[in-house]
Amino acid sequence: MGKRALITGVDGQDGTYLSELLLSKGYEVHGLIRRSSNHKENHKYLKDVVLHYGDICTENHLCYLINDLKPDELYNLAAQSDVAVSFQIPEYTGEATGLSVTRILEAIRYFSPNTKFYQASTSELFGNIPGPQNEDTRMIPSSPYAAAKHYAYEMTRIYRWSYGIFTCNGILMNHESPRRGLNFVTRKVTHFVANMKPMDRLHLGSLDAKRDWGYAPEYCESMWLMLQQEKPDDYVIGTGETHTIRELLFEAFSQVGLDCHDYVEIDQKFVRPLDVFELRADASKARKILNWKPKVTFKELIRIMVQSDLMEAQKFVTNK
Ligand code: G4F
Repeated sequence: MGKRALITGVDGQDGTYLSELLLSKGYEVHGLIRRSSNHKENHKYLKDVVLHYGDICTENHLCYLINDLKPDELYNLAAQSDVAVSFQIPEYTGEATGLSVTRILEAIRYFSPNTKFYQASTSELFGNIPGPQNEDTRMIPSSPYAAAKHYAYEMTRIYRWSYGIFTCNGILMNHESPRRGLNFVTRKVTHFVANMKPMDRLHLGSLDAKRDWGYAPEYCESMWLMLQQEKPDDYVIGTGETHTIRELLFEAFSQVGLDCHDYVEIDQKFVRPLDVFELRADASKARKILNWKPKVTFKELIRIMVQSDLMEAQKFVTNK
């Protein structure tokens, strides 16, 4: 019989790619989604997933579900994952991104202690500690989001050490795709490029921040690999290359033969109270132990995203 997996936040970018990967490997895939999910456009990718309505902020429901399913693997991808928004709703972020992880870990401990647990940790944990960042780099979270993720990261390790539960933190750098939400800078840019009219302007915050951007499906494979190891551990995942928002703009606008300087305006609304200036992975541990390495380059990633947004825009015009 195939393995059974439960994915929280299954209708986010990563949830859809991870469920496709697990289904292709013969897993029975269950997914938790919120009734009020704002990722409805991704539901078309989840036809073969058994969906359960629920919320990681509700304890009883999680306990019942984990007790009923006793999944072999649980991937916790659900969170309030928008860093900028976390400054506006810090308490809710603490609840959904931090405390909810303890709820899941407790449910595993009581009802399904053999479940292997993957926690979607993040490179935001490093804050402004200079890169390249690896598993031994100091963590100084710089947003309510990162603070909540830091708590979740530590709890994930504590349940491994205290109770012997198989728990892993995937400390992933930014990873993008055509399924990325429009609230993140890559997709905001590629969607704009594909849909703009001559007088439109793209409003952005800091253009100097640097990110290590990779291709999301490859990063989802690393999640699965972590849970297939003999011993649970934490891994940094990223390309090791970093680019500014300016470089992202240049690449995206070049795809349609335009100069980004003519279309971009700085808007203080998108400047964060505190930002992380440079993320760059040292993913040598993942390379050595998981045999994981990224293939899609930054240029290819932006090309894939612009081309996909152009195709969507074309479909929209044709269907009108
Ligand atoms: O695309 P972003 O919003 O991603 P951010 O904040 O790095 O977080 C993403 O990656 C993390 C992993 O490192 C995840 F944990 C997290 O959940 C999320 O997936 O912003 C990237 C950079 C920032 O420096 C931001 O200030 O782009 C800058 N930026 C400039 N203008 C903007 C904008 N970001 C957004 N979202 N919108 C803008 O208009």
